[in-house]
Amino acid sequence: MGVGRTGKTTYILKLLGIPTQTYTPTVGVAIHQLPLQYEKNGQVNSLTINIWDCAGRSQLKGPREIYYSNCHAAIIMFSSIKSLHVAIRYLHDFRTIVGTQRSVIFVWNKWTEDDPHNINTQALVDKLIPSECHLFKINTKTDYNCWAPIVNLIETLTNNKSLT
Ligand SMILES: Nc1nc2c(ncn2[C@@H]2O[C@H](COP(=O)(O)OP(=O)(O)OP(=O)(O)O)[C@@H](O)[C@H]2O)c(=O)[nH]1
Ligand SMILES: [Mg+2]
Repeated sequence: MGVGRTGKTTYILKLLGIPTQTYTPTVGVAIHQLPLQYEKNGQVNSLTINIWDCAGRSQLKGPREIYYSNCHAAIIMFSSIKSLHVAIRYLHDFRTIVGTQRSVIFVWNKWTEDDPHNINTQALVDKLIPSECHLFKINTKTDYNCWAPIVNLIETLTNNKSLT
């Protein structure tokens, strides 16, 4: 979840190996399956994640209660100070709907080392994102750190702290 144009669909399609060029807003929700393999205690395990890619544009959003209710975790994406403020609202909505037990990972997409806005955005990140939530800086365009949120998600869901 996250504001429109933060890059949610581009990110998911990148994980699936599908390149995208132009921005097409998601309508309601798009459900994707991401098949994965991970190693635990020397054994290779298979796991498929169902990713619900929720529309960010307010006029295209669907029923959140239905989308959130059976999920195992949430990834909330932002890519600017403005979208970070909205991301925090998503967190509160998510907590209101599903409670406090499910993991939430924040993803700062479109991150580049030399962006002059980084200092202000980071200050707000430190202030607003609760410490129990993980945060990953990624860049879907350059492929920077793209698998880290997914690895962390699987580690959390499988209680496996040394995933390969
Ligand atoms: N520069 C840059 N652009 C990106 C990155 N990731 C995505 N984009 C661009 O951001 C735009 C929005 O991408 P989408 O993935 O469709 O956005 P979305 O969050 O799914 O938007 P909604 O479906 O409306 O909620 C597209 O033009 C992408 O090419 C990135 O890491 N860096
Ligand atoms: Mg989308």
